[in-house]
Amino acid sequence: MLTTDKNRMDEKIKTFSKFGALEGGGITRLSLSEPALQARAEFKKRVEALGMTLESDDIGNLYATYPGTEDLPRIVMGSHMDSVRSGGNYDGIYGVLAGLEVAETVIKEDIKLRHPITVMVWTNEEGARFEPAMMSSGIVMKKWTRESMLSVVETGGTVTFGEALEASGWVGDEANRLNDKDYCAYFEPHIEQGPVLEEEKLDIGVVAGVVGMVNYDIILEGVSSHAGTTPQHYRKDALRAASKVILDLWEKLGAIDKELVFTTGEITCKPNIHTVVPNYVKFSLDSRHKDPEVIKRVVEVIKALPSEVYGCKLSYEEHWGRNTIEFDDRLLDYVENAANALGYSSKRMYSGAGHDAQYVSELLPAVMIFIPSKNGLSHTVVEYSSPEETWHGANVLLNALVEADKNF
Ligand code: HGY
Ligand code: MN
Ligand code: MN
Repeated sequence: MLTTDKNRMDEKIKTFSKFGALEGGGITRLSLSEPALQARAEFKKRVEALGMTLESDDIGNLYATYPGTEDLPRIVMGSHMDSVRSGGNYDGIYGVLAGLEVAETVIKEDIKLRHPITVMVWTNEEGARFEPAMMSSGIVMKKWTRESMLSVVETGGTVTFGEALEASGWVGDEANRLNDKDYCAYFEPHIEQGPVLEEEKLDIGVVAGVVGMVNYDIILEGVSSHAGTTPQHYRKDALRAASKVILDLWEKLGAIDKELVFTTGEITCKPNIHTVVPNYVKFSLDSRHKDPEVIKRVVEVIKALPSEVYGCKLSYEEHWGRNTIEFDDRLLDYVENAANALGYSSKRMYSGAGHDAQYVSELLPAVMIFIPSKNGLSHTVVEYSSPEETWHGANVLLNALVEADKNF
């Protein structure tokens, strides 16, 4: 079996960890920030040293390409280089660097591929600086327009996405956007960002798709009154009612399916003053599962909530949702076969997190490869995958790529 170079893979992770490094570990490398531009400059230096041609599109997505032996569309591998605030050294960047390590292996070992190969970097996947997440793949896939995104102002600041993009010097040609004529398959290696592979002592996640989800806001409206003078039995306390609803939802949703996940992660309480009984609480409910029937049952539970709880009026709004995305069967087989042939344990699994690959899958055959995350942690400075694990993922990518090259 072909393999990549373990030390070289690790060196890449360590070098890119410097861009946006925080004291004590981890990084803050927000999209198009100075550290993100340093990472892009390093990427440029490396791909050009390998003899690859670097192009960018009109959203600053990067495409580094090495020719194949035939006139065929390109096979693309990649992910993102931006991070959340106080993020880790693997989310996103791992997929770019695994792609780069595979390209380096192909080029230096003169592995003859029929198709050109491209290592890709998506601009602003996280949405941590400019909302929404997966902004650029969303533009390429026409979920929203480039024009509408240019005016998005950074969270907590004044710079727009358009200004940051222009200042980056990476605005290229719209014709360079990922498309289904110049490209024929997409691989996105990524850290799992959850505990399953580690718990089950598996080397590789063969990612069959991205789970569908719904996101609701649930609102309780009561009466604000004086915290000292209102006897308990007179109160219409929206926070008390919300607490009951949240716990009831845990009971009911928890009984639907053991793979269902649901989260209340955001809450607004008004007036949010310690001397006042709250009259208004709004909380989020995010719920995800691969089976649309299960998601339907979640929605039924929400719709069956009582209209009044402890004297407070209950209402709900659907915020947004998405259907489960299925990745390409052939590419799944190539990834799974590559893992087996390399002697790595693997299982098919769904991603609970969103990724650019989910949009790309509407355009091209796409697949993701997961490697384990230590303690299942991600979006934190302690995010970690070992040099062995990052290397395994790159080896699987290399062999799956070779298989795709033969058959596509
Ligand atoms: O969800 C994630 O963290 C990933 O970057 N899409
Ligand atoms: Mn990511
Ligand atoms: Mn992320």
